[in-house]
Amino acid sequence: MKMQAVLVILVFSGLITVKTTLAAQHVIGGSQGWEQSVDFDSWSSDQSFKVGDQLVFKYSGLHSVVELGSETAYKSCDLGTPVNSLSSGNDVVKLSKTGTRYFACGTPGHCEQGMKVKVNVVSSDSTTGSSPGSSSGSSSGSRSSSDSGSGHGLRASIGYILAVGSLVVGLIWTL
Ligand SMILES: [Cu+2]
Repeated sequence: MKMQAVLVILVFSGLITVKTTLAAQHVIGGSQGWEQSVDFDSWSSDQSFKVGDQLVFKYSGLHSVVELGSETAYKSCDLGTPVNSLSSGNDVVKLSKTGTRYFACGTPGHCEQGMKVKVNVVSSDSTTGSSPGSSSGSSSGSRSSSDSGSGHGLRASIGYILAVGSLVVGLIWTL
């Protein structure tokens, strides 16, 4: 009886690990990164951005990242009053609250050529997300072809291994 209690605790601690590590890293533009050739509207429509997630901008020295404060500035590529500017080439942006965030390239002309992305951050409790419809077949296909979200998958599987490991240890003890 005592061992079964231990087993239950171990399994639950494994499950809690899975639950608390669901934050994902979104590599902007997927494997191509932050480059002019990417269609960022279609890239972002496949993503679900939640509070606690991170954006990663990967790019060469030709580009930079400017965060814009409004939809108006985003639409008109007005880079005059940026909220934030980044230029390391491997920039991580944490999505700490809900709302829409706007990013553009700071290199003259690039934003006008479409090098900008809008991110709609929803509550991490939300299970519905922002994607309309439920074409699970096609969305799972595009998900596996991009390498975004692989960090989430890895961390989730570590949690899974912990849960299964706890189960195995518990079973051995009860034998
Ligand atoms: Cu650029």
